[in-house]
Order: sequence, then C-alpha cells, then structure tokens
Amino acid sequence: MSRLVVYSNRLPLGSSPSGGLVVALGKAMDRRGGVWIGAKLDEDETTGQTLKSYEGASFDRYALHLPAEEYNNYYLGYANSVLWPLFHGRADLLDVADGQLAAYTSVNRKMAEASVDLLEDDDVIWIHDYHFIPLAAELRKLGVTNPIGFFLHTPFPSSSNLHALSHKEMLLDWLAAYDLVGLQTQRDVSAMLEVCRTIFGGQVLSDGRIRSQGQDIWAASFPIGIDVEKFRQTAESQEVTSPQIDPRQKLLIGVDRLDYSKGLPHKFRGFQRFLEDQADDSDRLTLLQIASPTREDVEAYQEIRHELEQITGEVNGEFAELGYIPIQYIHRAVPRDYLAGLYRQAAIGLVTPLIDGMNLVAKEYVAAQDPEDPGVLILSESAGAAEQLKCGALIINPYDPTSIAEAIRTAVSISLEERIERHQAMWTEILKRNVYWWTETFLDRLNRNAASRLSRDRSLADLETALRR
Ligand code: ADQ
Repeated sequence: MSRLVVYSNRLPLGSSPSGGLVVALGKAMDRRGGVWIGAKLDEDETTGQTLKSYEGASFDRYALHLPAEEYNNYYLGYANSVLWPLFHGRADLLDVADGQLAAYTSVNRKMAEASVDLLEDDDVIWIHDYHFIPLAAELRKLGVTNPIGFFLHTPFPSSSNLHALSHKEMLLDWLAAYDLVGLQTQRDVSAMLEVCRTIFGGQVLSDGRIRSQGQDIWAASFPIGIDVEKFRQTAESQEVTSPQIDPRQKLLIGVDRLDYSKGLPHKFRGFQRFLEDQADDSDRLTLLQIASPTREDVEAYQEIRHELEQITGEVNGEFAELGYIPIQYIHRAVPRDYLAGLYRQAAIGLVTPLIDGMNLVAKEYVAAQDPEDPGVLILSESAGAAEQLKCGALIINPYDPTSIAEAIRTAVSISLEERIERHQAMWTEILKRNVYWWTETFLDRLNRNAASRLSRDRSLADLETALRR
C-alpha cells in the first residue's frame, strides 16, 4: 500500500479536538499511518519558515511555522474572513484587506517548497480544505507527478456567492491541478457544475470530467463519516461516568463550534418559541448547548458570542424557576468521551446549522444512542448530513423558529416504536458509510484517476515522439 501524505491547516496536536476535519482525519490516520503536514503560528518567531517535526503520534507530523503577520493574513484573513464566509453563503461578512490574498498564495507556495523533499515517488497526496486549494498547483510546478486529491469539508459556494470573490478565475487553475476533487454531498457537486458552467464556461464530458477553458476537473461526492462502532462503545461505557442529568428533565443536546454558520441564535430562538407555546410543563425540557470557542480573533465570532450570551440570559430570565434552568450554555471544549455519554442521555439531538458541509455531530448523536430506547434527531435541511439522515431525522428549516419549536413538540411525543424505526434507518446509513469507507473510496477513486491521467500523458508523449520522427 502506498504511503499517505495529508495536508491540512490544523494538525492534531492537542488532546481533545473540537473541529470536524481533525476528528475524522485523525481516525483515518490512526488506522492507516503516513505523514500529516499542517501550518502553525510561529509563536516565538525563532524557527523561520521551516517544517518542524512533532513526535508522539502513530503517524509522522510536521508543521510549517509561519511568522505572525503572514499567518494572520493567510489564516485569519483570506481563509477565515474571505473564503469561509463566502463558502457559507455569507458574502455580507467578507472582510477583505490588502495583503490577504498575497499571504494565502505565498503560504501555499512555501508549504510546497518546504515539504517537497519529504515526498517519495509512490506517495499518495491528499490535501484538505479551503486553506490549501492552490497547493497542488504549487506542487505540480515543482515537478510532483504523484496522485494528488483534494477534499473540501465546507459546502461548495454557489455562483452567486462566488461572484463576490476577486480573482475567482484562479480557482479553476487551482482545482484543475488535482486528480480528484472530493465534495461532501450531491448538492455541492451540483453547485460546482453550476459554477464551472456559468463562471468558467465549462461542460461535463461523457466520463464525468468537467472541462472549462481547456482544463479538466474531476469532482464527486464522498460524504464524510465517523467511527460508528467505536463511538457507540464509548457512549455505552460513559453513560454512567459522564455527568448525570436530572432524570425528571428531558435533555436536548447541541454541540457546535461557536460559528455563525451553525445557527446557534436561531436554535435558541426556536427553543424559546417552544417554551412560550408549551401549554403545560409536564415535560420539563433543558437545552444543554456545548459551544467550543473558535477563531476568536475574527470580529464576526466575537459578535456571535455576545449575541448568544444575551439570548441565553433573556430565555433563562423568563423561564427559569428554582431547580430548573432552561438553557445550560457551556462555552468550552469537552472531552470526547464525556460528549459521547451526554449524547446518549439526551432525548433529543438538536442540530440546526444555517449551512454546513456535513455535520459530524448529527452522526455522533445517532451512533451514541441506545438502539432499544433511542433519542430523536432534529436536523437542519441545510446540513450536508440531511442528504443521508432524512430517512430518520425530523428535518427543519433552521431560519424558522416555529419549524424548530414544532419539531421539538413532535420529538417528545413520538412513540418508542417509531423512535426505534427512525434510529435503525439512520444507524444503517452511517454504519455503511463510516470514516473508513470515506477514506478508502476517496483514495481508490483518486488512484484510478491518477492512473488514467498518467496513461493519457504517456500516450500524448508517444504521439509527439512519433510525429517528430
Ligand atoms: P466543523 O465545522 O468543525 O467541521 P462538525 O462536523 O460538526 O463541524 O464537527 C465538529 C466536531 O468537533 C465533532 O466531532 C464534535 O463532536 C466536536 N466538537 C464540537 N464542539 C465540541 C466541544 N465543545 N467539545 C468537544 N468536541 C466538540 C467541518 C465542516 C463540517 C464537516 C466537518 C468534517 O464545517 O461541515 O462535517 O468539517 O468534514
């Protein structure tokens, strides 16, 4: 088996990851081994732009250390104040400043230059997420002919959003350098086709490639998954050790990074609407929202935090009583074992992003349930996970508090028989497409595409030689 070399901005260096990419890819790398290369702020600015190795994992880890100004322009700037909002349909939150794009492209070039000597001839290279879209093009410039795949963890932007991006034509050159572009859902594949057609004047070839301005992009959907069995086992064993919830109260659980794409204020408003409309309080419901801090140096993230604290105060002020606090809001990361036990105790999983590439929390909630007495998943129609989990989840419109309130009402009244049926349908789906399925199907397709590129290149070279004779 070829060695796998993955690139992503973030590396698994801490003890409890609270980002979907690191959680999922960490599982795949633990099982398969290989090399993982990331980027990092060089806090003491002593190392200079070099790759530093980090021992202590079952795979090799390296980070490109970057000076503060360059890192901030690339990471907080272009990646998280331009690409992230744009890819999540929030062109209104774009915060464009001089130097961001230059830092983004130069960090990608430096990453290629710093890591190229680590690469071996039969390595398979897998680049992750919007921070490193140009990386394959940079590696190709340095003569790398290995299979190179890309996976976008966020949604693919619609053409109307992409219009807000300056220099958007570069995206075509960047994507065309890959042998395979993996997207989360069919929705994203359709968005990419539409962008290629309307912005780049492209068309779909009979073998599925998208040809735009003489360049080809191979794209397909590979819904990311979790280690379902492992998560279920952890949830089972943690049920008694994670903090116990008052059995007289039904628990709704939400677990999200504190990001504006996750729809947290809308979720709280939906719960508030439920409380307002509740005729009697025979069912006492508590919303436990665990929201891990993220990108706190970006202004839009400071605003969402304040908004959430304000709504929590408002709802609790109106509905709290002695011994009953309707919203428990925890602004920190929680160990994953605890999380699994909490999911299992919760009667309802409340997953309501305004838009999300996939959303692993929805799958974790399903995996953690007791199959003989499972909870109900309420899921946003705009989460990528809805394509797979609509078979059993209650699907809501995340912008509409009434839709969320009605789903909570329905969820508390569903019979045990129906809960089991819904859970079974979702369980079968997430088990079939777990995180290992995701890795293997992507890499298999990547290797096939690369083989066909190499054979096309060889035929072309043979033809040129024959013509020259
Ligand atoms: P994220 O936006 O980070 O991921 P998500 O898929 O929900 O979103 O993954 C979050 C992960 O972090 C989950 O495993 C969750 O358990 C964990 N987590 C969240 N809050 C936590 C907390 N407070 N404490 C501990 N753990 C916490 C991006 C995309 C998603 C896509 C993933 C994977 O935005 O759409 O599903 O990548 O591709």
